[in-house]
Amino acid sequence: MRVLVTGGAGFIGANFVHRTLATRPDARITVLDKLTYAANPGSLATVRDRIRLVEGDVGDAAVVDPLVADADLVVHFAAESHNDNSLADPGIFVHTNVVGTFTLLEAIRRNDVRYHHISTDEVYGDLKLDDGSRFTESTPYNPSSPYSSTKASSDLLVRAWVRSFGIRATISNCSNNYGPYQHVEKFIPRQITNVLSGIRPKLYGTGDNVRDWIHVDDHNDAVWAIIDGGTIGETYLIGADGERDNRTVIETILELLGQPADAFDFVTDRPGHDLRYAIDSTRLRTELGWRPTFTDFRSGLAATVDWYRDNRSWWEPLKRDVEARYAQTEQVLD
Ligand code: NAD
Ligand code: TDX
Repeated sequence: MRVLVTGGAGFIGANFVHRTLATRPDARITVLDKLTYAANPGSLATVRDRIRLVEGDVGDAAVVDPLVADADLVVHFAAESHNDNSLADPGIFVHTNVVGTFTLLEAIRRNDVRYHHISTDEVYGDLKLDDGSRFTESTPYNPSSPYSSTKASSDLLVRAWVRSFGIRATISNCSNNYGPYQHVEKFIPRQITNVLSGIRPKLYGTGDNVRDWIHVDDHNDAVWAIIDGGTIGETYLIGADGERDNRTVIETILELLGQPADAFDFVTDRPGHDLRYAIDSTRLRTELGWRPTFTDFRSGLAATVDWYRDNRSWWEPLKRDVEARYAQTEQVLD
């Protein structure tokens, strides 16, 4: 099977490439990636001779069309993915997430190729902190940030291309991922690498905000379950019952790294900060039989801490610039 993976040099896409090569001996993988600041070709170094890597923009039809024509399956991870960046500079999010997906969909339509669209639970907006409700496939779209609104837009394009043009597509909306190869701008790797660099972790606002954590391998296994057994035109929510508030996550990281539980700073809150995300993945579990493997968040987090401790050369060159960027807007609160 010829698989085109967009965004395969980013966090989840690179893990998808590794997982696919390990579990699907018949897969021939081409990665299309613009190699933005978020990509790290080092994430693919160990499999570089087993894949084709094309540097290009998913919004460039001249690049996209021949690659799609040469594929049996397209899995679309490429995106601008960081909420904080989308508040500072939304334009590139519209280009990559909306125009990029449109460009890909047109190539899918012309070439009649199976398509799987990777999206996020953030399209549903946020939930109250303490009412126990969770997102399902029928929750109305209500995105909060430029990032999540461009992801919601891309999902709606896919639904319209299924209905109007009959493309063979499925969509998944997943909760917050953690694991190896995640950029140090994101919450968990930022705090781990802060501690490893002698910097105090930084908690936005009160730290009460809740995210529903899933290990990236569980996400990617669910993606394959949907590609193999999902119904064309349908959406599946992916989540592993991993709700934790941000403060608890930071305290666990500090404990795993042998630091006092209060060795972190409260900093300025993110504007429009979503309170809580939580996924009801009943459909995926009952219809497709998927189950998460990483059911103990603490041990998954411990393995992730070990990965960052053992792979300093992967993240150290990025760290200074990321922290300098955060320092421009972030203030430590008393
Ligand atoms: P990432 O930022 O780590 O990687 C994104 C990749 O896309 C990078 O390699 C980048 O170079 C590439 N890219 C960016 N613009 C491009 C363009 N115009 N053309 C081609 N390539 C381009 O992101 P991630 O965390 O791996 O997220 C991957 C996908 O999963 C995204 O669609 C994101 O919305 C979705 N998602 C992420 C999470 C999460 O917790 N990280 C959760 C749910 C869904
Ligand atoms: O330094 C920090 N301190 C902090 O308290 C950072 C970077 C984040 N936070 C908070 C904000 C969020 O409540 O931690 C939580 C997680 O933040 P991010 O890692 O930026 O993730 P989030 O905004 O929840 O979005 C992520 O999950 C859904 C991904 O970045 C998206 O791509 C995905 O769609």
